[in-house]
Amino acid sequence: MSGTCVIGLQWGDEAKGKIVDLLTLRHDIVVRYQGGANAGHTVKVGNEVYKLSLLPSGVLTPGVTCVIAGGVVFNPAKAIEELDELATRGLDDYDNLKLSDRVHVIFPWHFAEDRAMDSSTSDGENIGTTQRGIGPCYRDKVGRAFAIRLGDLYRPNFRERVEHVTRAKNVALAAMMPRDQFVPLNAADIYEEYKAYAERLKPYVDDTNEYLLSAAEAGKRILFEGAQGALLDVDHGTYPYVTSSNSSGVGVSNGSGVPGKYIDHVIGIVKAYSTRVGGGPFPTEQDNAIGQQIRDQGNEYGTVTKRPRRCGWLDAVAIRYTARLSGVDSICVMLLDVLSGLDELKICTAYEIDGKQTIQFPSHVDDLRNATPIYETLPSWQEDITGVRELDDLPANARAYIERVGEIVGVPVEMVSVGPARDQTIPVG
Ligand code: 2SA
Ligand code: MG
Repeated sequence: MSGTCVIGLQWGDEAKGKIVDLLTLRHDIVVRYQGGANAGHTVKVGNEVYKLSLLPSGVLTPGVTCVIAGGVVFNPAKAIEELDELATRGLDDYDNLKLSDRVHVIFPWHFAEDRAMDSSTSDGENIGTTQRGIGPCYRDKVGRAFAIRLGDLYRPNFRERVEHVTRAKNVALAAMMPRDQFVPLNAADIYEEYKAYAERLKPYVDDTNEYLLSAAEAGKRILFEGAQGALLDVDHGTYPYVTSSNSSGVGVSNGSGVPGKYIDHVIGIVKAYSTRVGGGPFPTEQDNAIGQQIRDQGNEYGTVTKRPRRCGWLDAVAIRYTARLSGVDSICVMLLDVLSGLDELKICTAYEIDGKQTIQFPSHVDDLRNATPIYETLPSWQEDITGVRELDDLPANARAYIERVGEIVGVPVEMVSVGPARDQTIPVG
């Protein structure tokens, strides 16, 4: 038994990629199991910065097997682009990549649908998706009639499947889009394009359920790399302002096909403040000079879309919920250095909703929208802490901040990060 999961406890961008990269050294296999090329995992190795949106962060460590499991929605062009990019930087040892033949493939109609729907919900506000076709592809997966999985690309009827789906999608898109913007999709072109992707990726395609189950049974050390964050979980997050997969800890088994009995450690990743990209309520948002200072100091812009991220104070009500939901054993507090130099720091410890104070995270988005955060104010520190490597060398106020976070969330803090580099990491306890 040695499955470890790395789960973001906020709205994504908690710097999971850095922790996954560090932990990879102690694992045999790294697995991506949900989401797709909407993720943006930034990993710094030496002076090189790698930005991965689809391949597991483990590809940067030689000797580790990387798996894209069946719960992922798979953009083949993006996978090939990332493989090529890594090859130009000397990382082309790819015998160790395995792609599930069960992944659902993202096709051009999914991008068109993501754009055409403009992500407008019945709730009024835009979701603000990454426009990577994620939601439409998951919708087709559940709907079944128009879904195509990676394994289907290698079957004799692949051309007929593409023709069938393209016909149906053209009808649907024509109805969805303004007439002057609608350009019909061409099945023959799509078939040729995807057939070429299929050929290129063929060496990696495998039944990863069988591979992972055998590995788990043999006691191999498996690292599950979550994408996005638990508050974006389609079932348990801030619905409908979520992504279309189970991005909290409860999604690991359904996405990977590995049962919970093989998972023995769940690490929650928490950014020292909050960010959100896209629409939806965000009680501790600071749409003001403080938020701008955090955005500047933390370089808070989307890795995939370059969108400025909304910034605010740490929301311990939300994190306490997602830590419990994800079964977190310990947390890593990331980007602590970004808070240096602020006048004071705040942590939201409760909400007031309709005149009542609560520490329970609301299940309905309207209640979250109406929540007024109740803050605890903590003293800040002015020192640059990016060079600190030991807990005792942190300013006392920074230590107190971390301690308080662990206390409120109710799990021990295992590690603190003070910069993107592998060594800008402080073990705790
Ligand atoms: P989608 O495209 O259907 O998954 O969008 C639905 C919502 O999920 C949010 N989402 C994300 N939030 C934070 N980080 C993500 N990854 C990229 C990054 C995002 C980027 O690392 O910066 O570059 O903009 C990510 N992916 C999806 C999204 O904003 C919607 O609110
Ligand atoms: Mg990201």
